[in-house]
Amino acid sequence: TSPHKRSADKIANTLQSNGAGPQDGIPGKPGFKSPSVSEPTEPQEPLPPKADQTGPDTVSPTGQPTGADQARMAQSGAYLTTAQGARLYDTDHSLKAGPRGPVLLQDHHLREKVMHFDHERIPERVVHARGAAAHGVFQSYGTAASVTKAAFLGPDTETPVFVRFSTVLGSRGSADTVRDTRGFATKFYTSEGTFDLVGNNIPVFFIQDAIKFPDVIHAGKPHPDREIPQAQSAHDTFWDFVTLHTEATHHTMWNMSDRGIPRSFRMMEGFGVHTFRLVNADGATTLVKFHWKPKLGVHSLVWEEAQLINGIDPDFHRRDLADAIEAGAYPQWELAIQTFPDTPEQTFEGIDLLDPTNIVPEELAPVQPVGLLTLNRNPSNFFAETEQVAFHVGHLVPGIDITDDPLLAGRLFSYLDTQITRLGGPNFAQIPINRPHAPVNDMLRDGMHQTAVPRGVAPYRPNSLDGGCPFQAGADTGAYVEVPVRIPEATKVREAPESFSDHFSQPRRFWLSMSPVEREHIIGAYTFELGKCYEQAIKERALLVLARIDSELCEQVAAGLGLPAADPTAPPADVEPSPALSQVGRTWPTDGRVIGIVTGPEGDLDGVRTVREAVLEAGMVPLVIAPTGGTLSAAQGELTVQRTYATARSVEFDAVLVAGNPGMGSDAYGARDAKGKPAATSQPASDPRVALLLSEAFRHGKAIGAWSGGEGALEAAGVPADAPGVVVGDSGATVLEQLAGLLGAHRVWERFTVGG
Ligand code: HDE
Repeated sequence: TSPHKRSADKIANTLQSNGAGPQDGIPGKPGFKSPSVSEPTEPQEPLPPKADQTGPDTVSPTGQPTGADQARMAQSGAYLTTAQGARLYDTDHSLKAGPRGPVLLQDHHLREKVMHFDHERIPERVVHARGAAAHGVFQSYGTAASVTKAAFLGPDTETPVFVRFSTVLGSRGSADTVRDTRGFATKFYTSEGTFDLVGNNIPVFFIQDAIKFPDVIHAGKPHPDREIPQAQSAHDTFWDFVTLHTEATHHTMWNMSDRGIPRSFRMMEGFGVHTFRLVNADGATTLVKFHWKPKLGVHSLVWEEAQLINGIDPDFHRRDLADAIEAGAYPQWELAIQTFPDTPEQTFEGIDLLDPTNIVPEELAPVQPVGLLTLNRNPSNFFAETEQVAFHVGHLVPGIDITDDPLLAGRLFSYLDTQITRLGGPNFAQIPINRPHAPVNDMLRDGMHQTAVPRGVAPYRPNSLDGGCPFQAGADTGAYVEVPVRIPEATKVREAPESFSDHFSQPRRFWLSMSPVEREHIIGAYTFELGKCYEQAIKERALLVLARIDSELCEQVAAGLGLPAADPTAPPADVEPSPALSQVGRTWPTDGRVIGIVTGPEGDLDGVRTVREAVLEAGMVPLVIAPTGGTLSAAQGELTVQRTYATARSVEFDAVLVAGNPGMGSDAYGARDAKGKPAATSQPASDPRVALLLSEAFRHGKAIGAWSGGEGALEAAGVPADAPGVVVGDSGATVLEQLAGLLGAHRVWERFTVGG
């Protein structure tokens, strides 16, 4: 028996025996009541940590390894103590003058407990407050070694990483599947110091200069008077900003596309956005853009589904990431680079590489894989790790340098500065999740939350009292040396270069690269978001912007808004599409896809069993849905029900199967007679909740299958058996076989009405 099992049994036994445990009183002392249910408190060895509970390997700022043990403290010892280590006999009752008397101020445990609780919250991130994270490893292919001397990109190198995904606009408790950009921030704990790649799932940004960041965020955040809407861009201030600052047009178009509502963090691309400068062992430099390519492909929700999920499971993305890792379906991305010659102009094929509203199409500069990221361990404690992790674009290692992108410059200030408010002082690098794995030997001293105990008396250089230590490294002993880039003679100005003024050709390229169904989604998104604005002037200005991208796009959105289409103020740019931008038309692995199997006591339970096994075999997740919870008896044994008609909703599933006649879940959902009583004689063919499940799955382009009488449920849901992506067969096995092929395409795209 495992220790976990033993402990669970013990709790169950104690609950049954209903007896008093030792914590109910100090033996021999009167006045302590026995609660009716007691916990087991007999001291015992702590349970071994779960596989995912070892903290990060850390090195203290003085270079001493601290290991996970120092970071892990509560829940690991036999006795409950105060923060000072004094053992406690009771943590449920305040110290009182008699059981009905006043609480005494001298209760130091009460005061310590409530004081600590009062300060449990820290300010949430001003942007990217809502996030989820995981530990993992980065395995370098060594293919970048010719362009960078960064050790973690060298051959045969494995580097521990921590990755945090986030939404941008919403507060910490907001929903996951809102239309927004997603953060994709990676901390590489390299042997040469920590490298942070603080990217997004969209390769461009709203603005070209960091000085506008407070403005764009003020515009995107809820309105300051009523503080609504939460985590939405569908409101006046956002659209006011992005239509007045037309450099935002490209990013906004990505947000309005399917990229704004990812299916899963595991199915998003990531981008470093800015152009960085790599330097190799010979000192040669290369300009570079970073990409993360998900092994599972890039997939999205459909808008109605995204909206439903925000109510049904606001933690959808967070849960998906944690579940996949716990199940051993480790998400993977390849890190890849686009490289460009480091010329004085810093342009490539006419594209300004310093303008963060530009991409370089993959067709012009191939995306070359340089390593593999695998996320394989969930954090043990959300606050300690996911909340306290502090990323910074200035956390660089030798071999990776910055460029003069003005957006990047402001970030280099902001990410340090914000931690002082958020993490309470300048020593946040000492928090376990932020500790470098390379030895640290700085001369930074004191400050709030100093947890290191520095030795020596001379934290300055040069010194003679500490033997001259620490010494400075040189380029040949691993020092981070900035590339000595020549700065041309210039006049101080507050201006953007002329090349930053093309705001429309790149969004047009994106639009032209989309498949018809993706364009339809973009039109729908603009129509929805602008339809939520109140100001006519903002809608009209948005139509002017759309007219600069494409007349069809402008006309369709205008029609949806009930406004006349705008005339373009200049002809649309002449650009080639980049097919790599489309998410449709390729086949991807289906690992971790969730298959709902609807059945009931009268269903084909042996068929369900066979299909479950086949689904698991294919690396996907089968979930049996039945009228009520518990188990169903099949000839070959019991079948566990994972979802009931009350808890299942289509959004959780990538495909839905109906195994036989699923039957009714509850009288409450059946037909009623004139007096409102259940009318046993006129039951509908299918439970309305199953009908809803199927009709939603159908509308959202998901694969659907049925056999052994399950067709009746399809009919009751208005799902035509001969529609694309609907498979009706003789047995579960044959239906699943055809369905598996459909899942590789993510959706049954033909089902979306285009141009209708
Ligand atoms: Fe950020 N950004 N940002 N950002 N950003 C923050 O730092 C900022 C930008 C990104 O999971 C903050 O620690 C400025 C681009 C991610 O902890 C803050 C500008 C990109 C995260 C900040 C930008 C990003 C942040 C808030 C304009 C993609 C979450 C909390 C120049 C390349 C990291 C914090 C995490 C977080 C500032 C623009 C990505 C305020 C000034 C472009 C993924 O410092």
